[in-house]
Amino acid sequence: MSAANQPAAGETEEMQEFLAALPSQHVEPLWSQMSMMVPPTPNPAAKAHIWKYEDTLPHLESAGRLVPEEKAERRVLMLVNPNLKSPFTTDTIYAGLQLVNPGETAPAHRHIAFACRFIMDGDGFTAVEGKKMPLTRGDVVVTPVWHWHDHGNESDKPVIWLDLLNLPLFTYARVNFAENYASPRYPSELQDPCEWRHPWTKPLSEILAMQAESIDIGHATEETRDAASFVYHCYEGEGRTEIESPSGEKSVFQWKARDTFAVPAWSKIKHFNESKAEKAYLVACHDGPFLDNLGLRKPVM
Ligand code: 1HN
Repeated sequence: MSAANQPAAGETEEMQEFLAALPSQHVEPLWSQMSMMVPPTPNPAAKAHIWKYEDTLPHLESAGRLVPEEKAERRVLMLVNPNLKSPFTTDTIYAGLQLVNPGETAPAHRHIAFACRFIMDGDGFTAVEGKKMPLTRGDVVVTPVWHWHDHGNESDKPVIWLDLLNLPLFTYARVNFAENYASPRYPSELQDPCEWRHPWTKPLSEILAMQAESIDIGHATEETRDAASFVYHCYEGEGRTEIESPSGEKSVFQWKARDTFAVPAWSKIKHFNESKAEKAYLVACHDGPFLDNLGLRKPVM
């Protein structure tokens, strides 16, 4: 088949003239691009990829040493999908590793993007709209759309967490923007429990959902496949995940606590607990609620 509007050999002169006249009018024939527009399976651009914490942590620690508080509104190493550029970790989810040193403040701002965070190490706090939440390993904290939020660390060790935001969506709907608060901290008071903090025992759901799964010793999960894409993070345990993306590319990722991996939409996923001693816990952020809210998921017939 000919490229979009390139006359191809074997076409009549009249057809060639017809095709040649289209570009000047900024119109193109759909029929030569139809199969690309409606492919037989979802067609993510992201590839499966794992970020091993033991490999990324030294770089995050260097950033903690080299990048002062005032130089980085947020001190984050973005997890950039090898097939894409920032802000894509999957086609719809952005993830990054953030480090806040003792005594620092990540200043208050609010934005249209939705964020959730999984606390990986250390003790810190986030204040959302005046409610200050102490955060510890295993907690999920949510900053809903257009809510003031600042972060800090009143302990004597760095606090590190995984940021998860719906930033890739704004490369299509270019409507994200932010406002900085006049002071570094938005006035807040301790709030425990708080509706935006979800301790390890209680996962949540919103534009981006967070889920947690446990896999028993020696067990594997059923193979799944979903239009949602996932950023997985190992909380505890050791194992592997076998992934077959819709393009047919196969990956096997060995993971242990604090490793993070991206799974493109419509990939076949199967997790294995390879430990002889402990259960494996995987948390994941996915865009299922976003797809459902826009009616972009295959209906159950
Ligand atoms: C943001 O607000 C945070 O509040 C982290 O910690 C990462 C990446 C892009 C845009 C906003 C935060 C972000 C971000």
